[in-house]
Amino acid sequence: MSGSSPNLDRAILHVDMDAFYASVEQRDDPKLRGLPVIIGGTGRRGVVATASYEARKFGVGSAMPTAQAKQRCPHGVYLAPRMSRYVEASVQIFEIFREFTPQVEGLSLDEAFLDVSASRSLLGSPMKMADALKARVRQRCDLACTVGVAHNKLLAKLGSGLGKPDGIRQIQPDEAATVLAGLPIGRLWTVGEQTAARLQTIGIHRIGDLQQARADSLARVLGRRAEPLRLLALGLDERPVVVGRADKSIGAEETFEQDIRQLDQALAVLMRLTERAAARLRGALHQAAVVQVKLRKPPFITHTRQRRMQPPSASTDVLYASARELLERWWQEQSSPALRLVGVSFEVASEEQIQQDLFAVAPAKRALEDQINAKFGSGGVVRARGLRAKDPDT
Ligand code: TTP
Ligand code: MG
Repeated sequence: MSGSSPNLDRAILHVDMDAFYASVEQRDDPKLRGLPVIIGGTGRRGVVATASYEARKFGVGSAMPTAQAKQRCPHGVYLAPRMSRYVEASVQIFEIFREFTPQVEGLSLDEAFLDVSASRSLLGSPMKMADALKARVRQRCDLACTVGVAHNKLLAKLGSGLGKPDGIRQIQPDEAATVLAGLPIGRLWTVGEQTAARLQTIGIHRIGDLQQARADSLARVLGRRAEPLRLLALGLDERPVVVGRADKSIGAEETFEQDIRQLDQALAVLMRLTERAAARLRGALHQAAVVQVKLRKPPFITHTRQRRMQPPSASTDVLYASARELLERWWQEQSSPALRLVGVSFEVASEEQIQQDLFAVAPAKRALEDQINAKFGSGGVVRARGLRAKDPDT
């Protein structure tokens, strides 16, 4: 194997809440406990966001049309999502995560990686921390989560998947390859449908097949991705935990009972969705770096259009102006425009993007910077980047 030897010394936790939206509803309304609860669009064309574990027994799961879920589980309790409640719970659990380490990388409202390597001397073994974390989430939020424990992100995430629900699952370095071997190839990080299909043409169906594959046949179907993927298949993953990447994207969408054929009507929906998503963005103290609209026309053709925000923004008006332009342009391109779904989502800006754009683009802020520099002498305000470049220690 090329490159440096893997670092087995890290301690990474992957925490993922169990049936998140459904569990919050069951917690808030004790009558729902023990029942099959399905959260999602309740209209004729609605889609399931998640289902309680009681409902999963009937074969109901995320992204399934609600109509199909109702066939499989007619006695289930069907509820529309209450995003603000889930955002509140999310803020609480992330506070708990940060009690174990500042190295927290949020992946979504209910999921994060924690690098607890440096916390061991103070808080004990990673298993002990996983135990304590689960107990705090239970005590303070009355919710269950599952924790994967390993020396890298790939295996920690695999562990939480295997430990669900309400469990802790550690994967040791020497069992990693064996645990991975039996899983379907699509379960490997970065392997999407296309890659899986390509691998299947050379007889690779399980991760174990990939571990054993000949380098030349692998390179033929995957090119330069072959070697990195083979290392992942063996459980080797050196990606660091990147702090503060919570909620990479926040969005809202709606599927219509009847296709929308009026631009005004589409824009009214877009406004409502933008308001909802922007409120969540602000609630999480984020700004949007990219606005994306998702437009699905009948029967089921999905287009996306996006635009970068410079500077990033969390203002409903500003974000709506961009989303509206994207939708209008799409509308004009269609010969007979019709929509069965409209969605809007925001890619969350990193601190760095916010800093850069503050100085690089916004003319008002730029003018302010000039005024300050005029008052305090130049250098009163310098760009974060410039500061870093000048400082030899960082
Ligand atoms: P997940 O963590 O994928 O699912 P979950 O927490 O409901 O269940 P578990 O982790 O125990 O398997 O997603 C977290 C929440 O994100 C989920 O409760 C609802 C929302 N979600 C959607 O809205 N649509 C989706 O397609 C998925 C997968 C999740
Ligand atoms: Mg979850």
